[in-house]
Amino acid sequence: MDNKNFNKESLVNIANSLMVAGKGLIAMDESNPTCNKRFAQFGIPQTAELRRQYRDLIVTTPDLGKYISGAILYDETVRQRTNDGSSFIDKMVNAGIIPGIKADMGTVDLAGFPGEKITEGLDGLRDRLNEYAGLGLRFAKWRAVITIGNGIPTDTCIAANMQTLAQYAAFCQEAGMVPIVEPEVLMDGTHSISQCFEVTERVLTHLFNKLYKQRIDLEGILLKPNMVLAGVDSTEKNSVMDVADATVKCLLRCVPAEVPGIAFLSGGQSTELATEHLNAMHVKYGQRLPWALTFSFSRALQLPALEIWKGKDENRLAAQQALLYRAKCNSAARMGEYKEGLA
Ligand code: 5MM
Repeated sequence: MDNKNFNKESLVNIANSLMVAGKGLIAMDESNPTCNKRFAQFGIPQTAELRRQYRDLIVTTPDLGKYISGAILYDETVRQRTNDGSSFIDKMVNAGIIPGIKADMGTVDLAGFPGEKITEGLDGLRDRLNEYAGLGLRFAKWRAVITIGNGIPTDTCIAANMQTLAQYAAFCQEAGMVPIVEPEVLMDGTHSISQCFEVTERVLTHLFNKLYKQRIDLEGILLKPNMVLAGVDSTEKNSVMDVADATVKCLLRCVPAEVPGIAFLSGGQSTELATEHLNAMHVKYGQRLPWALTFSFSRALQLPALEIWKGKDENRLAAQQALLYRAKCNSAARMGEYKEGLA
């Protein structure tokens, strides 16, 4: 059904440019509490200035645009300037990286449902998106969090979060921005890979039903899901190919071919495993996937660089090299060409 008061062609172009062959996205949209938590891990002072310097380090990494099509920013960064006084948005556009923004306002406890979360941020979203679009941001991202545990996720939690994602997506398309829709089934817990499969399938089925009812144009969205994995505290051992098989099977069941692309979150996997899993999906299924399949990692791209940087200027170049290397590895994986120790 056509309800369109937006420029569909422009949305499709943005989505396809983000999913261009050989590239993926970098999520650098950690909210202040999350960014501070990552800084604390490496003894980096948790200030707005250090967060600015770190984001400057990322977007000025030479050649990053060879492997990265788009970057998801946090509101604080959009209002800061790079070391040379440019806006972050201009800097990225000049580097060939499409700028986007985290549009949600984080999660809170879902009232009446212990252990479950709901994402906030719909109030005032239309105005915020219009402002972001005016600043030159071309896409937005909203993360819903689903936890696997004793008796959870409940249908109520899934329904509430998927409804919210659909409403967010409608506001984005209205503002001319591509919605990246991120329903994250967390890795936390002792669950098996088959439990993760079952929950991810439930979540994605629900999501696409809500997107349909909300009249979202699926050609103008991107999906950012978790890979299908056993919980971090599970005793189960799965091979890289087990994860690739389960993830692709789940996505083929649930994600309409009309969706132009899927860009995974890394979810706390090691940098190496996240890359190997993406690579295996392309090696085994590359020819039969109906959508482009790439990465939209935060931790699996950034952590080695952050560990080297430690908030010190003298480590900046080495940190940029580490970031570029992970971007290059994931770019290779996105084409099924990754090998450990890639030069
Ligand atoms: C799941 O988090 C997203 C992907 O990151 P990973 O690859 O590290 O799993 C990420 O875009 C996330 O949404 C942002 O880091 C913002 O998170 P917070 O917790 O700050 O809202």
